[in-house]
Amino acid sequence: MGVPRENTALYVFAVWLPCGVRVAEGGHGFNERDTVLLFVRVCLLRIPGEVHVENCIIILHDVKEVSVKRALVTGITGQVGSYLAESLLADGYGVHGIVRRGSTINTSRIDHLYRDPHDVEARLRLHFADLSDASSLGRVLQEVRPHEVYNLAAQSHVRVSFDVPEYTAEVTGLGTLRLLEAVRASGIPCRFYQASSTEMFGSSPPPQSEETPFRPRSPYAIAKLAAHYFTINYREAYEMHASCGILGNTESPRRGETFVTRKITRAAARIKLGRQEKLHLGNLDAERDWGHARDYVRAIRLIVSQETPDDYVVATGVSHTVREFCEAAFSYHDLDWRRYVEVDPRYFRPTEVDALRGDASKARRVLGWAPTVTFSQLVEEMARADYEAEKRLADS
Ligand code: NAP
Ligand code: G4F
Repeated sequence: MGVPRENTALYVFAVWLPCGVRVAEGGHGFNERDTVLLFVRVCLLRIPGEVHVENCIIILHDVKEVSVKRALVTGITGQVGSYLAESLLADGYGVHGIVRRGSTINTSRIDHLYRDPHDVEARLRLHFADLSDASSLGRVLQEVRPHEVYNLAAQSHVRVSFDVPEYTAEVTGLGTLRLLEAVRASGIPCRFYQASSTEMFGSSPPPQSEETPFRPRSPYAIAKLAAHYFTINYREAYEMHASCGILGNTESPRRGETFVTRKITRAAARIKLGRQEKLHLGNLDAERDWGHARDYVRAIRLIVSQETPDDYVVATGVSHTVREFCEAAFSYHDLDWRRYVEVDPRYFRPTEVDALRGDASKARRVLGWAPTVTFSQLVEEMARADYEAEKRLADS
Protein backbone atom coordinates (compact mmCIF):
# COMPACT_ATOMS: atom_id res chain seq x y z
CA MET A 1 0.00 0.00 0.00
CA GLY A 2 1.57 3.28 -1.01
CA VAL A 3 1.50 6.47 1.00
CA PRO A 4 -0.65 9.12 -0.62
CA ARG A 5 0.74 12.63 -0.71
CA GLU A 6 -1.80 15.35 -0.47
CA ASN A 7 -1.34 18.47 -2.50
CA THR A 8 -2.25 21.77 -0.94
CA ALA A 9 -1.76 25.21 -2.40
CA LEU A 10 0.83 27.70 -1.22
CA TYR A 11 -0.19 31.21 -2.21
CA VAL A 12 2.46 33.81 -2.87
CA PHE A 13 0.74 37.11 -2.40
CA ALA A 14 0.84 40.73 -1.36
CA VAL A 15 -1.96 42.86 0.08
CA TRP A 16 -1.93 46.64 -0.46
CA LEU A 17 -4.16 49.32 0.98
CA PRO A 18 -5.28 51.99 -1.50
CA CYS A 19 -2.95 54.48 0.20
CA GLY A 20 -0.03 52.39 -1.01
CA VAL A 21 0.79 50.70 2.28
CA ARG A 22 1.61 47.01 1.99
CA VAL A 23 -0.03 45.22 4.93
CA ALA A 24 0.93 41.64 4.24
CA GLU A 25 2.94 39.50 1.89
CA GLY A 26 4.47 36.04 1.70
CA GLY A 27 3.15 32.50 1.59
CA HIS A 28 1.44 32.42 4.97
CA GLY A 29 2.08 33.71 8.46
CA PHE A 30 0.00 36.83 8.79
CA ASN A 31 -2.12 37.45 11.83
CA GLU A 32 -4.59 40.22 11.13
CA ARG A 33 -8.00 38.65 10.89
CA ASP A 34 -9.36 40.98 8.23
CA THR A 35 -6.35 40.41 6.06
CA VAL A 36 -6.82 36.68 6.37
CA LEU A 37 -10.47 36.88 5.36
CA LEU A 38 -9.65 38.96 2.30
CA PHE A 39 -6.80 36.68 1.45
CA VAL A 40 -8.99 33.59 1.61
CA ARG A 41 -11.62 35.16 -0.66
CA VAL A 42 -9.09 36.10 -3.27
CA CYS A 43 -7.22 32.86 -3.11
CA LEU A 44 -10.40 30.91 -3.72
CA LEU A 45 -10.14 32.24 -7.26
CA ARG A 46 -6.63 30.72 -7.50
CA ILE A 47 -5.79 32.97 -10.42
CA PRO A 48 -2.66 35.09 -10.18
CA GLY A 49 -3.40 38.75 -10.72
CA GLU A 50 -4.75 41.83 -9.06
CA VAL A 51 -8.10 41.86 -7.25
CA HIS A 52 -9.87 44.75 -5.56
CA VAL A 53 -11.79 43.66 -2.46
CA GLU A 54 -13.41 46.17 -0.16
CA ASN A 55 -10.65 48.61 0.76
CA CYS A 56 -7.69 46.53 -0.29
CA ILE A 57 -5.91 45.59 -3.47
CA ILE A 58 -4.69 42.05 -3.30
CA ILE A 59 -2.05 40.93 -5.74
CA LEU A 60 -1.78 37.18 -5.98
CA HIS A 61 1.59 36.51 -7.60
CA ASP A 62 1.62 32.75 -7.81
CA VAL A 63 -0.03 29.53 -6.68
CA LYS A 64 2.39 26.69 -5.99
CA GLU A 65 1.49 23.11 -5.19
CA VAL A 66 3.16 21.84 -2.03
CA SER A 67 2.96 18.44 -0.32
CA VAL A 68 2.08 18.11 3.32
CA LYS A 69 2.18 14.73 5.00
CA ARG A 70 0.23 14.12 8.18
CA ALA A 71 1.39 11.86 11.00
CA LEU A 72 -0.78 10.71 13.89
CA VAL A 73 1.23 9.93 17.04
CA THR A 74 -0.17 8.19 20.12
CA GLY A 75 2.01 8.72 23.20
CA ILE A 76 3.20 12.09 21.90
CA THR A 77 3.51 13.43 25.46
CA GLY A 78 5.92 10.63 26.35
CA GLN A 79 9.69 10.51 26.04
CA VAL A 80 9.95 8.95 22.57
CA GLY A 81 6.85 10.75 21.28
CA SER A 82 8.43 14.13 21.97
CA TYR A 83 11.58 13.32 19.96
CA LEU A 84 9.49 11.80 17.17
CA ALA A 85 7.31 14.92 16.98
CA GLU A 86 10.45 17.08 16.70
CA SER A 87 11.79 14.90 13.91
CA LEU A 88 8.52 14.88 11.93
CA LEU A 89 8.00 18.65 12.29
CA ALA A 90 11.57 19.27 11.12
CA ASP A 91 10.70 17.31 7.96
CA GLY A 92 7.64 19.46 7.28
CA TYR A 93 4.97 17.05 8.51
CA GLY A 94 1.69 18.10 10.01
CA VAL A 95 1.86 16.29 13.34
CA HIS A 96 -1.29 15.24 15.19
CA GLY A 97 -0.89 13.90 18.69
CA ILE A 98 -3.32 11.94 20.81
CA VAL A 99 -3.41 13.13 24.42
CA ARG A 100 -5.48 11.88 27.28
CA ARG A 101 -7.17 14.15 29.70
CA GLY A 102 -5.46 14.53 33.09
CA SER A 103 -6.20 16.66 36.14
CA THR A 104 -3.07 18.67 35.35
CA ILE A 105 -1.51 19.56 32.02
CA ASN A 106 0.98 16.86 31.02
CA THR A 107 2.50 18.30 27.85
CA SER A 108 5.81 19.48 29.34
CA ARG A 109 7.90 17.39 26.90
CA ILE A 110 6.28 18.99 23.85
CA ASP A 111 5.53 22.50 25.13
CA HIS A 112 8.49 23.85 23.15
CA LEU A 113 6.86 22.55 19.93
CA TYR A 114 3.36 23.78 20.63
CA ARG A 115 1.82 26.83 18.96
CA ASP A 116 -1.61 28.30 19.32
CA PRO A 117 -3.90 26.39 16.89
CA HIS A 118 -5.21 29.76 15.66
CA ASP A 119 -1.73 30.41 14.26
CA VAL A 120 -1.94 29.47 10.58
CA GLU A 121 1.62 28.14 10.75
CA ALA A 122 0.90 25.72 13.62
CA ARG A 123 1.72 22.21 12.41
CA LEU A 124 1.33 20.41 15.73
CA ARG A 125 -2.24 19.65 16.74
CA LEU A 126 -3.39 17.75 19.82
CA HIS A 127 -6.56 15.66 20.04
CA PHE A 128 -8.15 14.21 23.15
CA ALA A 129 -8.50 10.44 22.83
CA ASP A 130 -7.49 7.30 24.68
CA LEU A 131 -6.26 3.86 23.67
CA SER A 132 -8.98 2.39 25.88
CA ASP A 133 -11.72 4.20 23.91
CA ALA A 134 -12.20 2.82 20.39
CA SER A 135 -14.71 5.48 19.35
CA SER A 136 -12.26 8.27 20.16
CA LEU A 137 -9.57 6.60 18.02
CA GLY A 138 -11.97 6.26 15.07
CA ARG A 139 -13.03 9.90 15.39
CA VAL A 140 -9.47 11.23 15.43
CA LEU A 141 -8.49 9.05 12.48
CA GLN A 142 -11.38 10.47 10.45
CA GLU A 143 -10.50 14.02 11.44
CA VAL A 144 -6.81 13.70 10.64
CA ARG A 145 -6.78 11.15 7.79
CA PRO A 146 -3.08 10.50 8.45
CA HIS A 147 -0.48 9.15 6.05
CA GLU A 148 1.46 7.59 8.93
CA VAL A 149 0.33 6.35 12.36
CA TYR A 150 2.86 5.83 15.16
CA ASN A 151 1.55 3.86 18.14
CA LEU A 152 3.79 4.82 21.05
CA ALA A 153 1.16 5.02 23.79
CA ALA A 154 1.37 2.42 26.52
CA GLN A 155 1.46 1.76 30.24
CA SER A 156 5.20 1.36 29.75
CA HIS A 157 6.55 0.63 33.23
CA VAL A 158 7.49 -3.02 33.76
CA ARG A 159 7.42 -2.97 37.59
CA VAL A 160 4.07 -1.14 37.61
CA SER A 161 2.61 -3.74 35.25
CA PHE A 162 2.76 -6.26 38.11
CA ASP A 163 0.59 -3.88 40.18
CA VAL A 164 -1.90 -3.08 37.39
CA PRO A 165 -1.72 -6.15 35.11
CA GLU A 166 -5.26 -5.92 33.78
CA TYR A 167 -4.94 -2.22 32.97
CA THR A 168 -1.58 -2.85 31.27
CA ALA A 169 -3.10 -5.60 29.10
CA GLU A 170 -6.06 -3.30 28.34
CA VAL A 171 -4.02 -0.30 27.18
CA THR A 172 -0.68 -1.71 26.01
CA GLY A 173 -2.13 -4.86 24.41
CA LEU A 174 -5.80 -4.33 23.49
CA GLY A 175 -5.24 -0.60 22.88
CA THR A 176 -3.02 -1.50 19.93
CA LEU A 177 -5.71 -3.82 18.55
CA ARG A 178 -8.28 -1.01 18.86
CA LEU A 179 -6.05 1.35 16.90
CA LEU A 180 -5.26 -1.23 14.20
CA GLU A 181 -8.94 -2.05 13.83
CA ALA A 182 -9.85 1.65 13.66
CA VAL A 183 -7.27 2.11 10.87
CA ARG A 184 -8.54 -0.93 8.98
CA ALA A 185 -12.20 0.06 9.34
CA SER A 186 -11.45 3.63 8.20
CA GLY A 187 -9.97 2.43 4.90
CA ILE A 188 -7.34 5.17 5.17
CA PRO A 189 -4.24 3.83 3.36
CA CYS A 190 -1.69 4.82 6.00
CA ARG A 191 1.52 3.30 7.26
CA PHE A 192 1.50 1.96 10.84
CA TYR A 193 4.34 1.74 13.36
CA GLN A 194 4.12 -0.32 16.55
CA ALA A 195 6.47 0.34 19.49
CA SER A 196 7.53 -3.21 20.38
CA SER A 197 10.16 -3.89 23.01
CA THR A 198 13.21 -6.09 23.68
CA GLU A 199 11.50 -6.75 27.03
CA MET A 200 9.48 -9.33 25.00
CA PHE A 201 12.65 -11.50 24.81
CA GLY A 202 12.47 -11.93 28.58
CA SER A 203 14.57 -14.88 29.68
CA SER A 204 16.06 -15.62 26.24
CA PRO A 205 19.80 -15.03 26.67
CA PRO A 206 21.55 -12.22 24.76
CA PRO A 207 22.32 -11.19 22.10
CA GLN A 208 18.66 -10.94 21.03
CA SER A 209 17.77 -10.57 17.34
CA GLU A 210 14.57 -10.90 15.27
CA GLU A 211 15.16 -14.69 15.34
CA THR A 212 15.36 -14.98 19.15
CA PRO A 213 12.37 -16.72 20.80
CA PHE A 214 10.13 -14.50 22.92
CA ARG A 215 10.00 -15.59 26.59
CA PRO A 216 8.18 -12.72 28.30
CA ARG A 217 8.52 -12.24 32.07
CA SER A 218 6.00 -9.54 32.99
CA PRO A 219 2.41 -8.49 32.26
CA TYR A 220 3.93 -5.56 30.32
CA ALA A 221 6.01 -7.86 28.10
CA ILE A 222 3.04 -10.15 27.47
CA ALA A 223 0.82 -7.18 26.56
CA LYS A 224 3.55 -5.87 24.20
CA LEU A 225 3.85 -9.31 22.64
CA ALA A 226 0.09 -9.39 21.98
CA ALA A 227 0.35 -5.94 20.38
CA HIS A 228 3.35 -7.11 18.33
CA TYR A 229 1.47 -10.10 16.95
CA PHE A 230 -1.73 -8.10 16.39
CA THR A 231 0.35 -5.78 14.21
CA ILE A 232 1.90 -8.66 12.26
CA ASN A 233 -1.53 -10.25 11.82
CA TYR A 234 -3.02 -7.03 10.41
CA ARG A 235 -0.06 -6.76 8.02
CA GLU A 236 -0.61 -10.31 6.77
CA ALA A 237 -4.41 -10.39 6.82
CA TYR A 238 -5.15 -6.94 5.37
CA GLU A 239 -1.88 -6.11 3.58
CA MET A 240 -1.43 -3.12 5.85
CA HIS A 241 1.92 -1.35 5.75
CA ALA A 242 2.47 -2.15 9.44
CA SER A 243 5.94 -2.50 11.01
CA CYS A 244 7.29 -3.12 14.50
CA GLY A 245 10.45 -1.63 15.97
CA ILE A 246 11.69 -3.95 18.74
CA LEU A 247 13.54 -1.29 20.68
CA GLY A 248 16.04 -1.70 23.47
CA ASN A 249 15.96 0.54 26.56
CA THR A 250 15.50 4.04 25.23
CA GLU A 251 16.91 6.84 27.37
CA SER A 252 17.46 10.60 27.37
CA PRO A 253 17.11 13.56 29.70
CA ARG A 254 13.35 13.30 28.98
CA ARG A 255 13.13 9.75 30.37
CA GLY A 256 10.40 9.24 32.99
CA GLU A 257 11.74 9.80 36.52
CA THR A 258 10.91 6.30 37.82
CA PHE A 259 12.88 4.32 35.23
CA VAL A 260 16.23 3.28 36.65
CA THR A 261 18.54 5.50 34.56
CA ARG A 262 16.70 8.73 35.27
CA LYS A 263 16.10 7.74 38.89
CA ILE A 264 19.89 7.43 39.24
CA THR A 265 20.93 10.61 37.36
CA ARG A 266 18.31 12.69 39.17
CA ALA A 267 19.29 11.33 42.59
CA ALA A 268 23.02 11.82 41.90
CA ALA A 269 22.36 15.49 41.02
CA ARG A 270 20.21 16.01 44.12
CA ILE A 271 22.81 14.34 46.35
CA LYS A 272 25.56 16.52 44.86
CA LEU A 273 23.45 19.62 45.66
CA GLY A 274 22.62 18.41 49.19
CA ARG A 275 18.93 17.94 48.37
CA GLN A 276 18.84 14.14 48.95
CA GLU A 277 20.86 11.74 51.11
CA LYS A 278 20.33 8.22 49.81
CA LEU A 279 19.19 6.43 46.65
CA HIS A 280 17.23 3.19 47.10
CA LEU A 281 17.36 0.76 44.21
CA GLY A 282 16.43 -2.86 43.46
CA ASN A 283 18.45 -5.35 41.40
CA LEU A 284 21.89 -3.88 40.65
CA ASP A 285 23.00 -6.93 38.65
CA ALA A 286 20.45 -6.53 35.84
CA GLU A 287 22.08 -5.83 32.46
CA ARG A 288 20.51 -3.48 29.94
CA ASP A 289 21.36 -2.17 26.48
CA TRP A 290 20.79 1.57 26.92
CA GLY A 291 20.57 3.78 23.82
CA HIS A 292 19.63 7.40 23.10
CA ALA A 293 16.02 8.22 22.17
CA ARG A 294 17.12 10.52 19.33
CA ASP A 295 19.10 7.69 17.67
CA TYR A 296 16.14 5.37 18.07
CA VAL A 297 13.66 7.85 16.59
CA ARG A 298 15.90 7.96 13.52
CA ALA A 299 15.52 4.18 13.27
CA ILE A 300 11.73 4.45 13.68
CA ARG A 301 11.52 6.90 10.78
CA LEU A 302 13.67 4.64 8.61
CA ILE A 303 11.49 1.62 9.42
CA VAL A 304 8.33 3.46 8.34
CA SER A 305 9.97 4.80 5.18
CA GLN A 306 10.76 1.31 3.82
CA GLU A 307 8.76 0.17 0.79
CA THR A 308 8.11 -3.18 2.47
CA PRO A 309 6.83 -3.33 6.06
CA ASP A 310 8.91 -5.46 8.42
CA ASP A 311 10.12 -5.84 12.01
CA TYR A 312 13.52 -4.73 13.30
CA VAL A 313 15.52 -4.95 16.52
CA VAL A 314 16.94 -1.51 17.35
CA ALA A 315 19.68 -1.50 19.99
CA THR A 316 23.32 -0.51 20.54
CA GLY A 317 24.70 -4.04 21.02
CA VAL A 318 26.46 -2.91 24.21
CA SER A 319 25.13 -3.71 27.68
CA HIS A 320 25.98 -2.58 31.21
CA THR A 321 24.73 -3.46 34.68
CA VAL A 322 22.63 -1.10 36.79
CA ARG A 323 25.67 -0.99 39.12
CA GLU A 324 27.86 0.29 36.26
CA PHE A 325 25.27 2.95 35.43
CA CYS A 326 25.37 4.11 39.07
CA GLU A 327 29.16 4.25 39.01
CA ALA A 328 29.19 6.34 35.81
CA ALA A 329 26.45 8.76 36.93
CA PHE A 330 27.90 9.43 40.37
CA SER A 331 31.45 9.73 38.92
CA TYR A 332 30.19 12.62 36.78
CA HIS A 333 29.77 14.53 40.06
CA ASP A 334 33.03 13.13 41.56
CA LEU A 335 30.98 11.06 44.00
CA ASP A 336 31.50 7.42 45.05
CA TRP A 337 28.11 5.75 44.39
CA ARG A 338 28.74 3.10 47.11
CA ARG A 339 28.33 5.75 49.83
CA TYR A 340 24.82 6.66 48.69
CA VAL A 341 23.09 3.67 47.06
CA GLU A 342 21.15 1.21 49.22
CA VAL A 343 19.33 -1.89 47.99
CA ASP A 344 15.63 -2.04 48.86
CA PRO A 345 13.89 -5.35 48.02
CA ARG A 346 10.65 -3.46 47.35
CA TYR A 347 12.10 -2.57 43.94
CA PHE A 348 12.76 -6.22 43.02
CA ARG A 349 10.38 -7.68 40.46
CA PRO A 350 8.45 -10.93 40.94
CA THR A 351 10.11 -12.15 37.75
CA GLU A 352 13.17 -10.28 36.44
CA VAL A 353 14.71 -10.01 32.98
CA ASP A 354 18.39 -10.56 33.79
CA ALA A 355 20.12 -9.46 30.62
CA LEU A 356 19.15 -7.59 27.46
CA ARG A 357 21.61 -6.86 24.64
CA GLY A 358 20.12 -6.35 21.20
CA ASP A 359 21.59 -7.53 17.92
CA ALA A 360 20.60 -4.81 15.44
CA SER A 361 22.47 -6.33 12.46
CA LYS A 362 19.30 -6.35 10.34
CA ALA A 363 18.61 -2.66 11.02
CA ARG A 364 22.23 -1.85 10.13
CA ARG A 365 22.08 -3.91 6.93
CA VAL A 366 18.60 -3.03 5.61
CA LEU A 367 18.03 0.45 7.03
CA GLY A 368 21.65 1.63 7.10
CA TRP A 369 21.03 2.62 10.73
CA ALA A 370 23.67 2.80 13.46
CA PRO A 371 23.60 4.40 16.90
CA THR A 372 25.75 7.50 17.41
CA VAL A 373 25.60 8.04 21.18
CA THR A 374 27.81 5.86 23.40
CA PHE A 375 26.97 4.67 26.92
CA SER A 376 29.26 7.24 28.59
CA GLN A 377 27.93 10.10 26.39
CA LEU A 378 24.36 9.11 27.31
CA VAL A 379 25.09 9.00 31.06
CA GLU A 380 26.91 12.32 30.86
CA GLU A 381 24.08 14.05 28.97
CA MET A 382 21.47 12.79 31.44
CA ALA A 383 23.62 13.59 34.50
CA ARG A 384 24.31 17.12 33.22
CA ALA A 385 20.66 17.83 32.38
CA ASP A 386 19.49 16.67 35.81
CA TYR A 387 22.17 18.70 37.57
CA GLU A 388 21.16 21.86 35.68
CA ALA A 389 17.46 21.28 36.39
CA GLU A 390 18.03 20.58 40.09
CA LYS A 391 20.34 23.59 40.39
CA ARG A 392 17.65 25.84 38.91
CA LEU A 393 15.19 24.47 41.48
CA ALA A 394 17.69 24.96 44.32
CA ASP A 395 18.37 28.55 43.22
CA SER A 396 14.72 29.50 42.83
P1 NAP B 1 6.49 6.91 28.13
O1 NAP B 1 7.41 8.05 28.33
O2 NAP B 1 6.01 6.14 29.31
O3 NAP B 1 5.22 7.45 27.31
C1 NAP B 1 4.03 6.71 27.22
C2 NAP B 1 2.99 7.55 26.49
O4 NAP B 1 1.78 6.80 26.39
C3 NAP B 1 2.62 8.86 27.21
O5 NAP B 1 2.44 9.86 26.25
C4 NAP B 1 1.31 8.50 27.87
O6 NAP B 1 0.48 9.64 28.12
C5 NAP B 1 0.69 7.64 26.78
N1 NAP B 1 -0.41 6.82 27.28
C6 NAP B 1 -0.42 5.96 28.32
N2 NAP B 1 -1.62 5.40 28.45
C7 NAP B 1 -2.40 5.90 27.45
C8 NAP B 1 -3.74 5.70 27.07
N3 NAP B 1 -4.56 4.88 27.72
N4 NAP B 1 -4.20 6.37 25.97
C9 NAP B 1 -3.42 7.23 25.31
N5 NAP B 1 -2.13 7.47 25.65
C10 NAP B 1 -1.63 6.81 26.71
O7 NAP B 1 7.16 5.84 27.15
P2 NAP B 1 8.36 6.06 26.10
O8 NAP B 1 9.66 5.82 26.78
O9 NAP B 1 8.15 7.31 25.36
O10 NAP B 1 8.12 4.80 25.14
C11 NAP B 1 7.24 4.94 24.02
C12 NAP B 1 6.71 3.56 23.61
O11 NAP B 1 7.79 2.71 23.28
C13 NAP B 1 5.92 2.83 24.68
O12 NAP B 1 4.91 2.10 24.02
C14 NAP B 1 6.90 1.87 25.29
O13 NAP B 1 6.26 0.75 25.85
C15 NAP B 1 7.72 1.51 24.06
N6 NAP B 1 9.12 1.14 24.33
C16 NAP B 1 9.84 1.93 25.17
C17 NAP B 1 11.16 1.62 25.39
C18 NAP B 1 11.96 2.44 26.34
O14 NAP B 1 12.95 1.92 26.89
N7 NAP B 1 11.59 3.70 26.57
C19 NAP B 1 11.75 0.51 24.73
C20 NAP B 1 10.96 -0.25 23.89
C21 NAP B 1 9.64 0.08 23.66
P3 NAP B 1 0.63 10.51 29.47
O15 NAP B 1 1.72 11.51 29.19
O16 NAP B 1 -0.72 11.10 29.61
O17 NAP B 1 1.00 9.57 30.58
O1 G4F C 1 14.54 1.24 33.94
P1 G4F C 1 13.69 0.04 34.09
O2 G4F C 1 12.44 0.17 34.86
O3 G4F C 1 13.45 -0.50 32.62
P2 G4F C 1 12.99 -1.93 32.05
O4 G4F C 1 12.29 -2.75 33.08
O5 G4F C 1 14.18 -2.56 31.40
O6 G4F C 1 11.91 -1.51 30.96
C1 G4F C 1 12.15 -0.42 30.08
O7 G4F C 1 12.79 -0.88 28.92
C2 G4F C 1 11.98 -1.75 28.10
C3 G4F C 1 12.83 -2.12 26.88
O8 G4F C 1 13.64 -3.20 27.17
C4 G4F C 1 10.74 -1.00 27.70
F1 G4F C 1 9.97 -1.79 26.89
C5 G4F C 1 9.94 -0.60 28.91
O9 G4F C 1 8.82 0.18 28.49
C6 G4F C 1 10.83 0.27 29.81
O10 G4F C 1 11.05 1.49 29.14
O11 G4F C 1 14.55 -1.12 34.78
C7 G4F C 1 15.80 -1.55 34.26
C8 G4F C 1 16.45 -2.53 35.21
C9 G4F C 1 15.51 -3.66 35.65
O12 G4F C 1 16.21 -4.87 35.63
C10 G4F C 1 15.16 -3.32 37.08
O13 G4F C 1 14.91 -4.44 37.93
O14 G4F C 1 16.79 -1.82 36.40
C11 G4F C 1 16.42 -2.60 37.53
N1 G4F C 1 16.23 -1.72 38.68
C12 G4F C 1 16.97 -1.76 39.82
N2 G4F C 1 16.52 -0.85 40.68
C13 G4F C 1 15.31 -0.77 38.81
C14 G4F C 1 15.48 -0.22 40.08
N3 G4F C 1 14.34 -0.32 37.97
C15 G4F C 1 13.56 0.70 38.40
N4 G4F C 1 12.61 1.20 37.55
N5 G4F C 1 13.68 1.27 39.64
C16 G4F C 1 14.63 0.83 40.53
O15 G4F C 1 14.73 1.33 41.63
